[in-house]
Amino acid sequence: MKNMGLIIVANRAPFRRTPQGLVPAVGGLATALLPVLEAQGGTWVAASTGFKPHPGTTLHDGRVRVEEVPLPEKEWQGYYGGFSNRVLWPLCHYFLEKVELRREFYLDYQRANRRFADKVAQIYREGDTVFVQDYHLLLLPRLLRERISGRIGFFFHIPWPSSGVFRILPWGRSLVEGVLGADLIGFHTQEYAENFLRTAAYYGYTVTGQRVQVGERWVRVEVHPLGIDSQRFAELARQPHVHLHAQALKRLAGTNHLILGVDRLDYTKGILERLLAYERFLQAYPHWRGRVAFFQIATPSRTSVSAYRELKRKVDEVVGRIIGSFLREDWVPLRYFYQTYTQEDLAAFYLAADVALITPLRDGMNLVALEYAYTSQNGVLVLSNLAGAAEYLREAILVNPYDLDGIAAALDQALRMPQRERQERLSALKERISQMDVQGWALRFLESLKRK
Ligand code: ADQ
Repeated sequence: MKNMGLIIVANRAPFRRTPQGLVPAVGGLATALLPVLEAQGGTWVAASTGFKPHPGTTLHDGRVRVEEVPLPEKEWQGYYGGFSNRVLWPLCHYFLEKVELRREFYLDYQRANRRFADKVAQIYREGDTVFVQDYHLLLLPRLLRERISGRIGFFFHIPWPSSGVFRILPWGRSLVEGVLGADLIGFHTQEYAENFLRTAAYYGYTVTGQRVQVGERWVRVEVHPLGIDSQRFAELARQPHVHLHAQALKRLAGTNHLILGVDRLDYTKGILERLLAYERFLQAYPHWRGRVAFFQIATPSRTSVSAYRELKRKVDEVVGRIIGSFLREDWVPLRYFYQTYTQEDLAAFYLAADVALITPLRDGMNLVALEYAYTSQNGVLVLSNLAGAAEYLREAILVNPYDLDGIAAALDQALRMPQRERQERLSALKERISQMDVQGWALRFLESLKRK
């Protein structure tokens, strides 16, 4: 019998280079899709960027191949640094002043999507299923539809904005046409799915319920919220060395109460506003001074894009100002860690923190919120109502991430929350998160993709 394989297509490969060789990347997509790929056998197609095993090398346990799409440096800059990160990323997160509508970016995006299509068409065998990931590859489903006969799925990991915002793109129609090459399109929340359907209707497609008509075909649009590897976080939360690390972090905080923020350093994550809200909190609730510490972890991200370097400069400045105004001999109000941590280390931070302050200005989902609530044993989650995760984590304290006074009040509420209420909220959150397990996400999506 013919072995029907799975082809995952994403901008990045699910492996990281380490001194010991290639290891599976942690978090997000790799965790979601590698186990499925291993079980079924298949190929992961990604752009090659600096990390260069020989094209087509069989990596991992022999069941998973990684095929790389080589992109010339200039094209990579236009496709990734340009159209993906300076057009689609800010637009979909409603940062319209950061959108740079440059035609040459779009041309490189088209070229790169075509190269992905060539690679997939080359390795595709009759009966394979193709699962395309995210905003880097919106044109790919249609390019593939013209060349292969198998099922094509697409998942969009960031917010699909309102149709009025999407229409700012001069190439909006082609992008929507591109993604409608898929049989099934997935989003994290109903809001994003509805925004997409309205956008398709605006460009003249017939929309019925959650389906879009494209010629003879009906494309289905579904909501599949991505979760985390909850088993892995439950295991980490039980490990003695993680507990020891958490105790060391508590000692470092030197206070009874620890507040935590964890993000990539990205302007969508609301880090600057969060720091200002913490400053406001210390001003408005002075009795907390000396009794609470805030640890903010920020992973370096997209450092070649100027908006990210500018953000780093501003964050450094506000961190310095807060420490400068409140520091006492016996109290460090804020510590800022500009680095990437392992999952073990993050779990220790999650265990140590009494409150997680996760306040993106927009976020497709936000897996950090899920990781914290699942790992913490007695903590309170304060979460932005503009993160996709807020649709599901209703027992968090939900805040408007732009409202500094509101965040300050939420912090006070979280820190004073009675033990019983903390436990009730946390166990409800854990229950919800365990139902959203990451591997279930991939299986449910692929199961639905098989249906006509
Ligand atoms: P991201 O914007 O990267 O992902 P998020 O979902 O919060 O955002 O994080 C992804 C992973 O990165 C998490 O597993 C987290 O542990 C890890 N991570 C974050 N900061 C870290 C740090 N300082 N050190 C180590 N690891 C760190 C995009 C979308 C999100 C969507 C995901 C998945 O922007 O909205 O939830 O894809 O679809």
